[in-house]
Amino acid sequence: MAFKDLREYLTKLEQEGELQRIEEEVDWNLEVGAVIRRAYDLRAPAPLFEKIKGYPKGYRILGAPAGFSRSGREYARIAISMGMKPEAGVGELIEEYIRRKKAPIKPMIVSSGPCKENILLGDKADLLKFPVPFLHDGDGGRYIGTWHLVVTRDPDTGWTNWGVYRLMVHDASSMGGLVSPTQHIGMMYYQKYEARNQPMPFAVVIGTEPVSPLIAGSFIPLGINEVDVIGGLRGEPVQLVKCETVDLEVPATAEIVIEGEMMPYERRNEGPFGEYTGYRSAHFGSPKPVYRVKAITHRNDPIMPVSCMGVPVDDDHSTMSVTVAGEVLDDLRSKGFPVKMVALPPECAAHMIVVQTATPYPYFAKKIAHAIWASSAGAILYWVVVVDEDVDATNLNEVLHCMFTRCHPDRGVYKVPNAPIYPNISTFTDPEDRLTGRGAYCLFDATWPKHWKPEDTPVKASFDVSWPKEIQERVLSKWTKYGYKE
Ligand SMILES: Cc1cc2nc3c(=O)[nH]c(=O)nc-3n(C[C@H](O)[C@H](O)[C@H](O)COP(=O)(O)O)c2cc1C
Ligand SMILES: [Mn+2]
Repeated sequence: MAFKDLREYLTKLEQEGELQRIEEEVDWNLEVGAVIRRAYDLRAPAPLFEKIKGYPKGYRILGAPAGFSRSGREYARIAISMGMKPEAGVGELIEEYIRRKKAPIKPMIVSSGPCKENILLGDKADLLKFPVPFLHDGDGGRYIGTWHLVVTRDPDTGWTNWGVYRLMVHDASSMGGLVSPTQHIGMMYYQKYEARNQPMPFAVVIGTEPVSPLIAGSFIPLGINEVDVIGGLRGEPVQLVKCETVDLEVPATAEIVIEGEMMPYERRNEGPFGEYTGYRSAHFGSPKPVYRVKAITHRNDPIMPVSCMGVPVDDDHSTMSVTVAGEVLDDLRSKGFPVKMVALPPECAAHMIVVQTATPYPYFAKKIAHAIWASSAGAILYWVVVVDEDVDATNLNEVLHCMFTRCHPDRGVYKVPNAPIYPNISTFTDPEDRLTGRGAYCLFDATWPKHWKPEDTPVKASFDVSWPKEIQERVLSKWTKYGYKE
């Protein structure tokens, strides 16, 4: 049974030891952010802040909604979100993600729901009615959207996009955030609405059942309604209700819904912000489109999920290690490539992807790399590492060993200059290139060259390769006899 709302998810997190209730009063100004950050660092349970300074009792914040958990169950919060066992490994989650997304389920429109318990129109629609946190020292403002989703509709085709795009509060009735032209929201805004000098209606949804932000934050291909994929992952349709002031639908059980319009050509400074790269990439904000608020609807005693992004591992890295890996693996397999597994080691802040594959012919790794860079997720996967089939892509130690022993420092490294990368927030580019998104890609081909003779290819010296099976079994069965505890 899928979770019907955020609250059912919280109940399950608590049962699984994944939730820390915090009754002590906390300040939305920096303290909440620091607690969430330390919870990531310690891989501690997700904090639920129950008393926030200056806000009524009942107005709560959930931190680290998909953060990493303790060793052996790192992906517990994502696994629980998908109704799987908390110990599920990343490979298992990726395969399940691919399996379920192939069977999308359309949403169901219902007449009302808890998100309509309070309807605030006009001046009453005040963003600062909610305990919006100021997360990191140096941020450009208070961020209301860090684990939410933005609903917009293509004016020509009716395709409805759900994406996670950060949102800073400018004032009681306006917000701003990255609207990248490479993202679906940017394509709709710049190429359609703004080009026709029309306002773009939006709905921002904060606090949903747990699968929605995972999929809205993934790279679902152009033209696909994320809500159908979410239905597939849940195994149940998402229930939607109509908005009050815009022609869009939102999840009926959402905690908070903000409705409004983005005017064409309006810009206001947004940022800087502590980002998923692990840095605040700018010292000042920059002009971005403005979300003008027309209405807010919310549940009684609303709960706001918050991700406090920064150095790995935060919610963004854990999520992308499953969803982006799933998208790429599915895409590569659909091209007929004999790929066994892919991994985005969370330590690399979703900048690097490892592909574990058979190599049917020489120089095959280049085909893989180009296919990845050509896919929509390729927009952030600047580093591609291709390893042989015998290397577990999800085991970073094995990957590093392979990379630095099989990849030739000259012919194994292949660079693509002047390639498009995520603008504004990339950290390794020259400042002027950051504005235009001019970057580069790099492939590390860490596979044994296919044209080498078998006798020229080194043989791994490891427990599972260097001893006959019967010796391995004898040693394993006698292990405690030797005096070892385990
Ligand atoms: C917590 C979180 C925050 C994100 N913030 C942004 C952001 O501010 N801007 C952005 O373009 N993408 C952001 N992303 C990544 C997008 O959500 C992701 O690229 C997704 O594919 C966008 O949806 P789309 O493919 O429908 O455009 C964020 C993802 C997550 C999980
Ligand atoms: Mn999309």
